[in-house]
Amino acid sequence: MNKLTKRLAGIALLGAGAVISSTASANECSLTITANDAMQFDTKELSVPASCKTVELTLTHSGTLPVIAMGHNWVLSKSADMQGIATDGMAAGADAAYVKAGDERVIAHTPLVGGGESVSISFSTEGMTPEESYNFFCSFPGHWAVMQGSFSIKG
Ligand SMILES: [Cu+2]
Repeated sequence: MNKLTKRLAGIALLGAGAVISSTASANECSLTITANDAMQFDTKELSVPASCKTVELTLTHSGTLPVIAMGHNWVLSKSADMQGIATDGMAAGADAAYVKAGDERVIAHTPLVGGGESVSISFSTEGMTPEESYNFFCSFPGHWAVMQGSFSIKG
């Protein structure tokens, strides 16, 4: 390989890098969050770039308490819908995993997990915008008031 060919190869590589970074990497669209026996999430803020068409979220319960006593889920909605979803979820009961069946205000939600368990979901960001204010929360009775945080689409 002569000097010029080497240089051209280097430029070609740089070009490929630029293409890759212009679309969201799978990593940027993957989120992890941990909940514990003290009724806490480990973060109050989650966001993904607007280029993520699909988001993968993994919820881990790092505690040891059983799901019936200290179950957690991760529910995503517009901020304005959070309280209503939590109230209706509590009424729906444990059999419904504290999310009312067919609740169209819910953008995405995980099943309930107990201590030592982990669950992953993926959901579409279709219809979500950087301008809208979203919240994530746990809809287990009594948890949403403290187990919540903001979720944003970064434009
Ligand atoms: Cu909870």
